[in-house]
Amino acid sequence: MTTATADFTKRLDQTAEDTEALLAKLLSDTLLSDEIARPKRLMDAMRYSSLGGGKRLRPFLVVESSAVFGVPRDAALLAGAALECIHCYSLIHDDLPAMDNSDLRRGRPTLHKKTDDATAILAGDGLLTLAFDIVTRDEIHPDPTVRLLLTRALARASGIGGMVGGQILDLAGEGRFGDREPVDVARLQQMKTGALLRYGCIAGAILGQSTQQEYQALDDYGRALGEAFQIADDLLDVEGDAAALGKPAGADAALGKTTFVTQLGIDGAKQRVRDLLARADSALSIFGAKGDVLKAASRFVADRKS
Ligand code: GRG
Repeated sequence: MTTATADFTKRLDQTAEDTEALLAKLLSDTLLSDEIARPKRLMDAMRYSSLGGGKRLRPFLVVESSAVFGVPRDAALLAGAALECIHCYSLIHDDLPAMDNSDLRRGRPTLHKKTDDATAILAGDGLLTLAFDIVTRDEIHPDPTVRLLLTRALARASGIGGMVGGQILDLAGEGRFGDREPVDVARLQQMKTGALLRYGCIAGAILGQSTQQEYQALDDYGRALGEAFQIADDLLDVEGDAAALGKPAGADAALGKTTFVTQLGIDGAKQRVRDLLARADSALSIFGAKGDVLKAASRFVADRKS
């Protein structure tokens, strides 16, 4: 293992540990002002799907893009926890019978299998709304305009023109609403999975009140990383190991889905990943050595086995 990889792994593990502790606190039974009660069934379900699993890649991107600008780590961790809440909600809803109908997630029964559909829908809703509670908190940044920009960017990444929009395009492409609709794989990916990953990267620029050039650099990096993440996912679906994935492989093929792999072939998809890594490195060049951890992050995303 190279020094850069070892340093990256240590930092990813540390952020995962800190995020876990923070989420456990945010999802505790302690009432916040204006809350009337935290119902046990709801809290247990939200904790089941948010704690004890996941790579915490999105919080890591927030923490490391923030570190480039010297943003206090605690503030970045809070913004990262908000993003992770959105990610966990999306996985719960994606697993539901009306969406992907999955039985396994992160090596455990999916939430609706463990409980029931209604509880899973509400736990997802609870995580989505909690994310917006967290990201507006005073501890994130003293300037309310910065908090507003961060919140609006999160809404756009998660919503119509981002993840939710991407999800409906994906379902339409599977033929869920009649004939299969033609799929623009790159655009679908940019919305469905790319938007949250890109948000993790621009969050640091927003919190760090960066220049426009620095923002653009993290934006370019985030887009390249997001696409590399999705291609790696498509490749794992073809070549991956169910035990490492924590879910069955081959789901895309079973649904006859158009993916980067069906469009480019396995070798073409791997070449595209290499091109994206070069683009990610080049985008980070303006940060010098401060961009090294993010460079390692894009390699991790491209080479991941789960
Ligand atoms: C239901 C509104 C709604 C959206 C769902 C992102 C998404 C949209 C669904 C996820 C479907 C899926 C499994 C896509 C593959 C890529 C992906 C997001 C994998 C899971 O992310 P990781 O690898 O997971 O970061 P961990 O478990 O490490 O957090």
